[in-house]
Amino acid sequence: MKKFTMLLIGIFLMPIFLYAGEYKPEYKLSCVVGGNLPWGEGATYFADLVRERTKGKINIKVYTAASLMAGKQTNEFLILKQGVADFALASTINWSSTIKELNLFNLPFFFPDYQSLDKVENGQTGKYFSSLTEKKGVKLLSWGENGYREITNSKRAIKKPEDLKDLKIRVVGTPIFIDIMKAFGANPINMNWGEAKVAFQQGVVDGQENPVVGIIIPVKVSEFHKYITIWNYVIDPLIFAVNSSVFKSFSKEDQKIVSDAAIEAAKWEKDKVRKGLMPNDLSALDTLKAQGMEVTVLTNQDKAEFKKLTKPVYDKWVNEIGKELVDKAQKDMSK
Ligand code: X2X
Repeated sequence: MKKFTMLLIGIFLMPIFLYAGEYKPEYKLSCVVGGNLPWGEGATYFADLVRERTKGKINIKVYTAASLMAGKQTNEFLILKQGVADFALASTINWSSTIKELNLFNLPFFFPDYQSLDKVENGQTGKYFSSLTEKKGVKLLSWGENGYREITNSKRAIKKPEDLKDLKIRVVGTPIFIDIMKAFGANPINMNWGEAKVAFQQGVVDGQENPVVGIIIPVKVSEFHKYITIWNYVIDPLIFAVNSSVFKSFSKEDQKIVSDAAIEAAKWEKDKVRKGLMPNDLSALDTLKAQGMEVTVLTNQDKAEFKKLTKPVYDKWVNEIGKELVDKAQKDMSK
């Protein structure tokens, strides 16, 4: 009788053992930009580490240019959650239409410097985001970076809010960006990244905002826009993430390999996008000038004028995000 019971339990558990041991021939990693940008290179760096260390068992293929969601970048969290993508190296901006709390990173002039951002990512706020996405079926592995977003345009140097008036600015289709640009008096036009470069080329828009080392230099935005203003108005972290069920299907040993590789790749990628943008090394600005751009760097006093205009947007979005979370982030920053 005992033997019979054991046998029944064995038969019942067998599919679970089999499932845990069975890996897919390929795991898809979603990436919104091209493979030649630091962001795309970070994704490849991660995929290579995992492939090498698992001896090819976990074979991650990087799908660039938002190809897993037909270009619609704001759908990325959903396709990861649903398992269309197994992994992602994703901008918080693209996920923030689905997870409203991630708009924390889109709050205008909220993060004064990189150290504050690191404290938030590594602090209680980072932990909060891990448990939030885990509840939705996505495991957060580490924080990479696209960077502080700066504004470029083809018309004039932007020094004061008036300079932005009526300029057509391409933004991602995430509502807070529309609110911010309207508060500045600009005319925001939402557009997927995949269509943006052609829109710059054809002059469908006058300007756009993106990070310097992460996007503006490698994409050569200088070919279309002569003016750039460094104002650090919004930060854009990247998240290395995996679908939770996919992660659970890996052996404990492989889970550790994946987690460690994501931390290493994030550090590698973050160092890359911050290079030339630190107080002791601003060489990235020289690169912009060498590409033919006129660079305006706003002082804190200049920024205060822009910040003042976004106060109603800030208040509205703190309400959406939840004051508790904003307080948590401020507490992390002050440590
Ligand atoms: O669309 C953008 O501007 C980009 C590439 O920076 C993001 O995906 C947020």
